[in-house]
Amino acid sequence: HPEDQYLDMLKLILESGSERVDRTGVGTKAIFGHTMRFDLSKGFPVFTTKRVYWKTAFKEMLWMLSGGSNIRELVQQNVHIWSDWPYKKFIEAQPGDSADRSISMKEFEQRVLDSQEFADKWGDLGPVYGKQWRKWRTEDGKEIDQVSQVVDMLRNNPYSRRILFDGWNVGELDKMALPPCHKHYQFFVEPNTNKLSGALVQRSADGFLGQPFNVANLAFLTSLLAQQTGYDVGEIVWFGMDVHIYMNHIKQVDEQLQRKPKTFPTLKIKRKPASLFDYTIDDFELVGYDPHPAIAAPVAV
Ligand code: DHF
Ligand code: TMP
Repeated sequence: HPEDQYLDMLKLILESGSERVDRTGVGTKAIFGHTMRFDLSKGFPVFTTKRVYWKTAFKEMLWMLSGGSNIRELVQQNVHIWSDWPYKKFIEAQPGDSADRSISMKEFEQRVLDSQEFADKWGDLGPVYGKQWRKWRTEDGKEIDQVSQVVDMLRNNPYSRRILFDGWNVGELDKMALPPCHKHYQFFVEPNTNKLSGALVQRSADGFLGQPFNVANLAFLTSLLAQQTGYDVGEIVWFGMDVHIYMNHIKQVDEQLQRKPKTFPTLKIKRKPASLFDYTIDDFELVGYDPHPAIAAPVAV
């Protein structure tokens, strides 16, 4: 089963990963340099050995494609996976004697929803993915839409070796809540089969929480681009650099490794919108997704 690639990676990290201290203080076991590939014509690679919240992942990808960098648009759609970082920043900025220093993340999110002004000030993650993908700022003040350039190249110059976009804007890293983890996306058209493949280089991968989202979203983005530009779906290739398991996820990983993968679902796209930027979450269905139960785990902030 293609999902064995994922289970084997988790096993490899547990068995041979070296334990190290990381930025968050939680600690990880990590390996360096790992790859997996999935043939999208044989099913959509959303892992089945735990429930992966694919709608949450897709909403995140559509948000990035829209150029978004504020958690407000995510929280409005009931997506909470990015709230920890602005919340932490807000709490740390409050004076020690302020009552705001002890508000909960729920309350913080509510303020982001209630007030555009509060959201502008505290809900923004800085110039992260969406900003760099759609509005990379050049020295002379122009903005480059890397994603639209990729669409253009797929239509007009499909054998180019430059069909890629990157979030790693070196000059702006210090303004980002987190520097991009999934940083380089590249695409490839195979002329005989007319198939589009997509690759992702991920500098840092949380093997239990983030990585399943990243693989699903790579497959999702490749499928959207294929539909928009008239190709069939080929493969996705995932490259992880520092691939790790947090020490407080080990029990969860052990549990997941007891399980047998089930058949991958298929992605159904119900319509073809006018552009890559006109999809909404209701356009998608994963037909036949019948995963094992979810396994909860704390995210390292
Ligand atoms: N930091 C860390 N330490 N790991 C990450 O994976 C990570 N991912 C980020 C931002 N910072 C990160 C963005 N992506 C979850 C999944 C993806 C994600 C962030 C968080 C997550 O917590 N998933 C849970 C719950 C999902 C939900 O509540 O909808 C899961 O069980 O998949
Ligand atoms: P880092 O910036 O110190 O590498 O921490 C980022 C953490 O978030 C790291 O554990 C990787 C993880 N991560 C993912 O795995 N996927 C993602 O999409 C994001 C945003 C983060």
